[in-house]
Amino acid sequence: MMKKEWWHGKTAYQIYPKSFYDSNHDGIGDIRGIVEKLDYLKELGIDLIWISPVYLSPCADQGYDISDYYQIDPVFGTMEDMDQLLEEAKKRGIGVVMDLVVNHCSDEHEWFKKACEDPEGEYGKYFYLEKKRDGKLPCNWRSYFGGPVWEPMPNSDWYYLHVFHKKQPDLNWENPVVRERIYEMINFWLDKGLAGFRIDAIINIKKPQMFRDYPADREDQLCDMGTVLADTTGIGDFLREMRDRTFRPHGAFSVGEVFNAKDGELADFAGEDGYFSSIFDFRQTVEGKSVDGWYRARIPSPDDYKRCCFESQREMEGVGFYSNIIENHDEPRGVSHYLPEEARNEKGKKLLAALYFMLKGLPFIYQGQELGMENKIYTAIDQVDDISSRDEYQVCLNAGLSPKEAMEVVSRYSRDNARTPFQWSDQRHAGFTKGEPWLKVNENYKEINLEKQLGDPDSVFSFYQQLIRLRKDPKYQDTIIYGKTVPILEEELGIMAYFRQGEGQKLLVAGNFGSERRRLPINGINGKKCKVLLSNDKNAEAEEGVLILEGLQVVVAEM
Ligand code: TEU
Ligand code: CA
Repeated sequence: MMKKEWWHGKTAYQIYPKSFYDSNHDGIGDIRGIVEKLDYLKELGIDLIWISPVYLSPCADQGYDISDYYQIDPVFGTMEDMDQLLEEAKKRGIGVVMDLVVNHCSDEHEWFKKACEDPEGEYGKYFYLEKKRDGKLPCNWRSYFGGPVWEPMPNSDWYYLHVFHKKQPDLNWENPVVRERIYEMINFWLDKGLAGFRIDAIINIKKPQMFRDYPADREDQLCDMGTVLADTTGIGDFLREMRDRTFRPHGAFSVGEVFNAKDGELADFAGEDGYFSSIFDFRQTVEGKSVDGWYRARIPSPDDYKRCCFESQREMEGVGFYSNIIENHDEPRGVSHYLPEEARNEKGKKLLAALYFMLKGLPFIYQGQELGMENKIYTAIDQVDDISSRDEYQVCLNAGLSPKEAMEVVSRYSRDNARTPFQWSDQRHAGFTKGEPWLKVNENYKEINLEKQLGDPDSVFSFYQQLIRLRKDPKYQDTIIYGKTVPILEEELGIMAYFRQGEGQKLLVAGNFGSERRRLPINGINGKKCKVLLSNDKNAEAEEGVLILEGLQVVVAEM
């Protein structure tokens, strides 16, 4: 039996503070805005909120470039606001999870400034500093946001390493002093009463022993960081130490943003004695992506989606708990990405919702997902703020795409799709701010907004509410949390179906991505014996041994 943990049954919600709610109408969402909306989150049924970074930051990468870990950025509020958020959340039984960005800091962090003053001094050792060799950069790694990972330090012949933006210098985890300072900082926040952390880009903290070249995979003669990380070992020593020094003594929840974990390492990362409580399942997210860039990516079909979910469920069974998502602040909106065009309506959105939400693991809802918020349409690059999109636009042009074709690609994958302001109402700027929003709202806010959905029992919002209620229902809770996922009808195209096998209880989750009515043979099913707990269609029919699903229908039933 798996040891029970306090966070196993939770439902989590990701807040992107900048775009959630603007309480003082300067156009930027803020911490007070979150406090004002806690009752809303409570009504939805949320137990844990993860807030993307609100620390002091020059905002080259939307707060993922931190210049002081101990300060709140004034655009988001003050430390008092943060304390108030913790207090108000606690009153409502909601835990707060902050973002932990420790692969890198900002080039405006005092550590980096001191390193620039004296690269060979104490603070130089906080970063990875190298000199050119025979006029060549130390190695040919490509940063995630384009270009080489090496950037010259001002007025010197030293170069520093940044696997993300040049304003995000990587911290040198090999230096024990750096690790100490990081743990100290983590404990400072945990002592304030945080429920835990989401750990950003963590797989990057361990570099291969040598800064050496790998085969180039694009015309820029650079190589993808994925290749570099595949050649790296020993990250466990750092992660175990961090866990033991911080999360574990606090009983905190931790969820790692872990891409590129190696085969066989799953238990190390997310097992009962793993480095983290949980890690995100990104299998569907990366499905179809290409090292060549977004323009070469293949859009996953519903059957790809199903295959990915089931592979992850199988792999994690008996090991631990994935954190399940259909989107986040780095990804397109799930309903725009995974649903075929003809399914991008309320019924289809509920279908996708139930299918991912009922999987084993911790469901995370990204802000606006519960309304069925969609991708925005971008037609010119100056409408896009995201640095990753700007780089990918250039990659498209270099590959010979026309600006129009490049924009079609960027529009589909841009991180800004998820970063447009939350659609509260059909008022100006969707009720997000009375000022000018930092990023334009999606034009569809008159149709898709919370106000419209709140009192409507058939809305996407109400459906999410019902899913959360079901997850908390004492009668089904154990099966939903701990029951094994047993995929069925895997060869049926356009159908995704599975059992959740609990102790003396079995739930069926079955959905139809197509528009045609389907008859599905399911052992043990029968109109009388099976009890429908949730569906996105008024009728849910079954005959002896056959489940009938209308187009886009999803059913959760007790067998
Ligand atoms: O993302 C890490 C990550 O691996 C990204 O490269 C991701 O694949 C990319 O954003 C897709 O375009 C984390 C954060 O979630 C992201 O917002 C930050 O930009 C990044 O780390 C750097 O801190
Ligand atoms: Ca504000």
